[in-house]
Amino acid sequence: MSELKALIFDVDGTLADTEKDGHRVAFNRAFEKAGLDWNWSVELYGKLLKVTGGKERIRYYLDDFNREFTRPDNLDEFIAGLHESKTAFFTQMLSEGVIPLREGVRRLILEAKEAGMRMAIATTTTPANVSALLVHTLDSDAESWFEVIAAGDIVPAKKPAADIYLYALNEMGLQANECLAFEDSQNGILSSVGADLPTIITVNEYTLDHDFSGASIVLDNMGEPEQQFNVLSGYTPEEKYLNMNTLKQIHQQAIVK
Ligand code: XBP
Ligand code: MG
Repeated sequence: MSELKALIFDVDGTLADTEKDGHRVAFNRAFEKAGLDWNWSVELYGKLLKVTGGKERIRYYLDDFNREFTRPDNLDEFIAGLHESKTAFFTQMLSEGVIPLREGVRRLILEAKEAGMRMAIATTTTPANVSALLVHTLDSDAESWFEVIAAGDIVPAKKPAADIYLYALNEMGLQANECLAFEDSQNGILSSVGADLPTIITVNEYTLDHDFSGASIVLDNMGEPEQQFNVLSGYTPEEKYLNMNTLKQIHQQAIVK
């Protein structure tokens, strides 16, 4: 039977609740700076999350929610410029410590590191955002804790395509059944399960109602010894917080299925 060798983490929504109070706010600041009257409300942003990737999300907004906008001739460049400005606002927010890690994330990552568990990141977000989050929430050295940081445009087809996870697996030279993926959304699990990875879901405000078919376990958060998680569906381990033991149990349970 395959042993658990690596953990592959999504970033947005999984490591930190970045969308509502982070990315969304940064997009709005970039729009304002560019003199646009666009404003993405919490509700609208929930709809826009259907499409992953910030540049792709701006295009989706123009296609489906703001057809009246007169597009410049160089739309690709225009979107890329807005997105660059948004990334600057977002990384600034991270450096100010506006967005903390979710419950249990720091403890779990430190425990995994201590145990010599291999770790990687697989996300659609821009690499600069991943660096800023890791450095400002974990440690100035935290990027080096992850063997592979697969992020942003590194693969052309973003989640829900499986490509980003397949890229990470290939870089690490591992089989899917030797790993666990951590996700928070339907696009995320379509991507991880598309790469055959057993997947642990921690839901958030935007993803509570998503379809998590194929998940090994669905939790409200990763939990802490003194603040246990609730299992929303799937295998229920004895201890109610994610640690190396519970991860191994969840993994074994997932791969015998
Ligand atoms: C994350 C995303 C990203 C971020 C914005 O999805 O969809 O687009 O919202 O990042 P996932 P950028 O958690 O499934 O990887 O603006 O840097 O693209
Ligand atoms: Mg996510």
